[in-house]
Amino acid sequence: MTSIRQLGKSIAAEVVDIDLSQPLDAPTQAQILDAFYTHQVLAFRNQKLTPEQYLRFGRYFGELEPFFLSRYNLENYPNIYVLSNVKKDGKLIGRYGAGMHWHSDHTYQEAPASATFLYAIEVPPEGGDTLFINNYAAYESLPEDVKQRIEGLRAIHHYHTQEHLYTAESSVSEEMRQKIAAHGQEEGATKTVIKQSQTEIPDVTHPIVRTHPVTGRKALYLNEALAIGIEGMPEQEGKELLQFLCDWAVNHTELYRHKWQVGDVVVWDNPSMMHTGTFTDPKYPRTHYRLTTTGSVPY
Ligand SMILES: O=C(O)CCC(=O)C(=O)O
Ligand SMILES: [Fe+2]
Repeated sequence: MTSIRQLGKSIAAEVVDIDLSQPLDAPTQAQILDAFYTHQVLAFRNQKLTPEQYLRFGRYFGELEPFFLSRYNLENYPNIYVLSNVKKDGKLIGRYGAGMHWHSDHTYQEAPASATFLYAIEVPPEGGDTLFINNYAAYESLPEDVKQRIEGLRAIHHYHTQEHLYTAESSVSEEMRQKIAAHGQEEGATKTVIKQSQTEIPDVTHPIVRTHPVTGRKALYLNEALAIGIEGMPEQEGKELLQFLCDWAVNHTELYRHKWQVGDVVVWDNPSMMHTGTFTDPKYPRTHYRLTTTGSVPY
């Protein structure tokens, strides 16, 4: 057994005195999963893991699934997806600049990811934090008439490359946006991403109010970039309602900001949260290894 230290008032906790390079016994696994569904995001500091040890830890949370853009999966480890701004021989060693808007992961899938893990390999001296909010609290804080209006509505999720949006950070200057976009340009990579996404990913719809498959609680289920409309509603009205809900969620709930240290492992619960990456100056290397567990069809 281990101990859990709350990080935010209503979300996020750190699991202390634990070495994830060792197998965890059943009571410790149960304690961690319980803390996960209570706090929604868990951090483990100072870890030093081989890919196998990291994968073993991930499997305590469910079945792992490879990311569909295999271009960025770690060699010989298809379930480990590399996020990075680092270039080797002129090529990015991982996916660069994704997730820079409020979202839940893989909402373009019929059964979107359940848990997502990031393990920090290289961390910039400033910037590159990851932000989290609680979508149970977002739903619960809505005015009653809004709750009634959105009951039963389904959002349309459409996969497209959404790097460098930084919608959660209006402070990123236009000049820096261009620098970031230029850094992401690389022969083949972006084009391949777009081509694969257009051929492999049909649109899906998901309820805007989702019942959590484990806790049974209701949460908003949103994606600021990939949810492009609401089924059966004029396009503009749908977009405005989705943006209103996203802004509401961000402005009416506690935000947890994770400041990364090398060796951090952070895992979050996608059905009940939104998160966003934040700006990193491309001159600073930033690399994470990412895992996701298979989720269920939202209802
Ligand atoms: O890079 C980050 O901070 C977040 C990236 C992200 O959204 C993800 O890995 O799902
Ligand atoms: Fe994400």
